Amino acid sequence: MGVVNVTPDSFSDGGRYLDPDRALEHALAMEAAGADIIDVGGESTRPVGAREVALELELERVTPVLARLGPRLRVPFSIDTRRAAIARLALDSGASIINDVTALEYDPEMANLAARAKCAVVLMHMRGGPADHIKFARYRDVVAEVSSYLAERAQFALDAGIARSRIVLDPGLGFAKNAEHNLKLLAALPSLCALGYPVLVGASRKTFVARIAGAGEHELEFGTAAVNAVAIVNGASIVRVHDPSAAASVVRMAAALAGRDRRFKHDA
Ligand code: PMM
Repeated sequence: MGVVNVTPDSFSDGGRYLDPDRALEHALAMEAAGADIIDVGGESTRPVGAREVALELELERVTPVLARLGPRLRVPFSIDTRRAAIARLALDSGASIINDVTALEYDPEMANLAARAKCAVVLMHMRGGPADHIKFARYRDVVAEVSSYLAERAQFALDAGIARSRIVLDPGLGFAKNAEHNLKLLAALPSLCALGYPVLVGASRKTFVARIAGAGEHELEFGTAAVNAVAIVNGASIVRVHDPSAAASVVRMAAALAGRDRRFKHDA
């Protein structure tokens, strides 16, 4: 999944794709580089200092980008939003996935919208809001708490009429989680996958990668690649990244190492 943040302040690509033509160009380049999904977002959720964005501003940012992507992209695209009004606009423009960092909790209309539209949903774990989640990075057992939250939210989605096959779970790396929490969740991905839904992992260029691998451009890229490889080997189906050309080869290699490339069967 390649990311286009149409925001001035996102963690890694803030300010670069506010111009809708540049956003389109970037999305097409990510598709050509091997992205299977493009994720568009108009509200920054970076860990420190993300500000709540008014609905009108989020609409203003994403509307021209969505209008351009619909007719041009061949791969599916998702909308990264908590708001049903934004998701509705995206679905009308051809999006087929709602990526909701609040796991359908923020907007009471979201679950019904997804059920009626028969689109896929990404349900992510977070505590607090995008602006203050870092305050909530306290757990007795992060793996158990994140797993049971995601299982509950998946049940909520099922009860709202969203098909089981359209639900994706995401541990929400960096959202109310410190480096240790993120590492524990990555190690425990097999148990999260055992809930029976595809799992998405978003580690790309996040603070814990910078802290561990280093914050320089290459260090961040290789650090991200290492996390993506482990995520795939541990069962993740989707990795959310800023550089799909690097990620595509990492994913291919990691999937083969894990015995998930039919051409190269082995008994790992
Ligand atoms: N991370 C960010 C934004 N949206 N959505 C999902 N499902 N998972 C994530 O990990 C995630 C997300 C923040 O990263 P960015 O500011 O670099 O886009």
